[in-house]
Amino acid sequence: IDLTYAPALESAAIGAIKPRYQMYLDGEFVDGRGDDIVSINPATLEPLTTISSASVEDVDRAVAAARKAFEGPWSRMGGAERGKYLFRIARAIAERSRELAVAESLDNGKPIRESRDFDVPTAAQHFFHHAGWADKLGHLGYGPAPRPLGVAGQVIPWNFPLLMAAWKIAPALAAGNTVVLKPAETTSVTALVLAEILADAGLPPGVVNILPGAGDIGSALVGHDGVDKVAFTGSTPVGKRIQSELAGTGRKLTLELGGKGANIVFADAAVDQAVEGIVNGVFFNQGQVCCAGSRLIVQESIADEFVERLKKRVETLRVGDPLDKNTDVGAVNSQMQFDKITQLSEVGADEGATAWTSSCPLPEKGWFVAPTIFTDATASMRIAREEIFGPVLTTLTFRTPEEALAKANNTPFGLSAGVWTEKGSRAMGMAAGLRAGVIWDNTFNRFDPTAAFGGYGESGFGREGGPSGLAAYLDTDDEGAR
Ligand code: TXE
Repeated sequence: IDLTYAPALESAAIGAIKPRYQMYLDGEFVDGRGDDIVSINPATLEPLTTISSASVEDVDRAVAAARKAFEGPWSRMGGAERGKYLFRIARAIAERSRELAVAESLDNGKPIRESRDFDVPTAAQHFFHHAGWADKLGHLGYGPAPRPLGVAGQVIPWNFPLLMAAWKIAPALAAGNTVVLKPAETTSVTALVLAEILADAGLPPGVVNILPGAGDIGSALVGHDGVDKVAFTGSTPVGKRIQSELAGTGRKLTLELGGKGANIVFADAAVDQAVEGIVNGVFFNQGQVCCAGSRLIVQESIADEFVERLKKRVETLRVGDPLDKNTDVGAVNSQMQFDKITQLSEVGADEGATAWTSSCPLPEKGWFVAPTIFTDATASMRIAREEIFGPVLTTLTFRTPEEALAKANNTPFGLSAGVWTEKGSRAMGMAAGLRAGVIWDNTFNRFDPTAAFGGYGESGFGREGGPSGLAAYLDTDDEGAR
């Protein structure tokens, strides 16, 4: 495999990234008063672009602009009218999909196949889906005309930069709220391309404001008195902090935090399908997925053979240039993430688990991590308990369904799980006992805007997608009052 950065792909990237991006505040692209951020291409470690970053005063200005837009045109506009904007945005995302996909892969490090076939179309789908809801909120069961909450302060992570922006913005707007959104400091590009799309769609100034910045700006936003609703996706420690800071303020909060998803494979599972599902579950997006199936819990009678087949399949994964259409596993997003993954993997080996890594050569430069599978692991090891957020699978075994359930639920997280069996009653029985917000049966990492996504325990609370995702942006306490 040629692992050098192909010139043809470099030229495909020209035009997808501008040398500098400004923040989007009150309908204008302006420089923020914070220090510029230099975004690094995780696959080359070269600077990719410069992002103008917000200051705390910019957060005040953005919240004021969002308030003015809320009290002005936006909340008084009919739902059908709001829906038209959302349809327009959805279509524009689809029209600019190639540019968005290339930008996402360059900024985040994910394979172009994923950004092209998953991130960008799913982002468009979220706008299409919520566009259809905008004039049907009366059917949600909260009275004929449920009220929006006001200004939503939204903070998103770097693993699905465009898609997370769509997950947050689309339901907020459909429900009649206005938005101030802060993208993650390492991946602001596609959120700011989305800002161009919003401006081109004619969205009234202030309805959505996009303010790049680091955690201090996120903190200023979620703690701002002028914000009525906070939606955060990120790490569990930051989520906990936000929850305690917001305690007693009466502001509505949804938290989508970490996970340690279990993929449970029974001896009767369709093996080829299960192998594909496990691979997709933990190597999709280099494993940087909150609902990743990072624990394989496989029935003891087939464990050795199953893991052998899994390794064979993982050997065929190509790790390398995110812009190469043949790449399966790209670069992880940052030095911080690279260090965390490699350190936790070393801890796994120190604690006595057996590490196996794919022999696929890694590019010399860039934050690339070889797909890794741990066997001989025990439930008490850190690799079985902590979120690694990388292409690292920890394997445990079980004998009985009860043991599988106990192992799967043996985590403070509760976001996702998968069950692989040909027996429907067994799948249903496991689903009833699994403490996870999302459970897949004979598949994994399937997303649909109609389905509610969210977790239990330290994975957070509140749902995104589906009717409950809209409810998170509506005043549901005054049911039918007006
Ligand atoms: O998260 P942070 P990090 C997990 C994953 C990863 C770890 C650390 O295990 O390895 O968290 O990632 C903003 N108030 N997940 O350090 O810091 C920050 O600027 C308000 C799982 O990147 O939580 C960014 O926009 N906002 C997760 C966003 O929070 C603050 C996705 C996420 O960054 C803030 C990401 C503060 N005090 C990481 N501090 C998932 N659920 O998918 C930071 N931010």
